[in-house]
Amino acid sequence: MLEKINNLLQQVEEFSVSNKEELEGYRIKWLSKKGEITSLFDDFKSVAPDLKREVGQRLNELKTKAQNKINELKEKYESTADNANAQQQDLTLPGDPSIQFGSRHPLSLVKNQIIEVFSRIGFTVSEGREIEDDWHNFSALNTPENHPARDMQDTFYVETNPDIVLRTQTSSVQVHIMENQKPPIRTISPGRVYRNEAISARAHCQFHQVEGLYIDEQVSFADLKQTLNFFAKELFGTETKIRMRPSYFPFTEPSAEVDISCTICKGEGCNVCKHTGWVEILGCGMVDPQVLENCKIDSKKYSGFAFGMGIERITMLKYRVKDLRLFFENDVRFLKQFSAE
Ligand code: 2NL
Repeated sequence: MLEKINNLLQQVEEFSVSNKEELEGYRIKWLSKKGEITSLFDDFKSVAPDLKREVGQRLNELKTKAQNKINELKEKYESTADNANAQQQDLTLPGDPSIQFGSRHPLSLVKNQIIEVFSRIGFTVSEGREIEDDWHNFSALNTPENHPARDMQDTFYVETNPDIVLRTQTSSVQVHIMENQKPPIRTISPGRVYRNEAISARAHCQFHQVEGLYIDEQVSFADLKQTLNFFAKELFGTETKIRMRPSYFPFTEPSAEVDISCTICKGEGCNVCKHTGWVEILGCGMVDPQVLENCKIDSKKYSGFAFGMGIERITMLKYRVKDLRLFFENDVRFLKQFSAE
């Protein structure tokens, strides 16, 4: 057996090949399942005990040497083949016109525009889970036990566990942030949310939101108003005006809804603004001190504002899309209209 091993060792040391195929032949001959070196390992079982040590060492040496040499040669032939291929390609040829470019989904386009505007004034982006517990989706946000939003009719519960929901708003992400980070906090949370609603041109059981949160010492309603004023002008054009109407949300006090001057008729009155000259784009308010306390933030030292908007709604306004269902059907005739954006 030792003689066989020595013989093979010599062959391994001396062999040379001129192409990849030849090399593969040697690999099969020696190292495949039925290869010569592999079968020596089977024979090793019957070697006399006093010879096992020496034979074993030589056999391992043979296998390592064969593997190393084959790998080395393989690398050499692969890289020269790649080089040869690369040199044959004419990089000045025009592209293949039958390959069509894809386009970004309009909701992604608008989401990215919104992120871009807020990142310019220091907001970070935070994302989180779509399956939430009751605390982060409702309780921490002051939504009481008997609130209609918690109804099975409005919210998707996961299986029959009354504690686990598909998030109905991305402020749940911000509850995690408030629990885990110290103010100042300045972040927006884009993402998909779910509500148990009948599907129509204006409503869907899944949609997308961007919610924003700013907490620091002495944050005021004036900061909120200026932030949203900046946002509206950046996204819809510098001519755009905003107005605020008092409203109610469980997690903010005071709360407001924000309208922008109708971008379509410039305030003259049209179908989109229902002849009022204004269209609603988001809800907002000063974070209720109880919400801060729920997240272990000292409400005597800190205050904050928050806002939330539907990405579908903003996209419909910006691109005059009349039916919300188009966003979820992925009809290429609709999607490819956004390829230039
Ligand atoms: C709406 C209402 C709003 C928020 C969302 C928020 C609240 C807290 C923390 C983090 Cl306490 N985010 N979001 C605040 C006010 C209103 O949205 O109807 N949006 C379309």
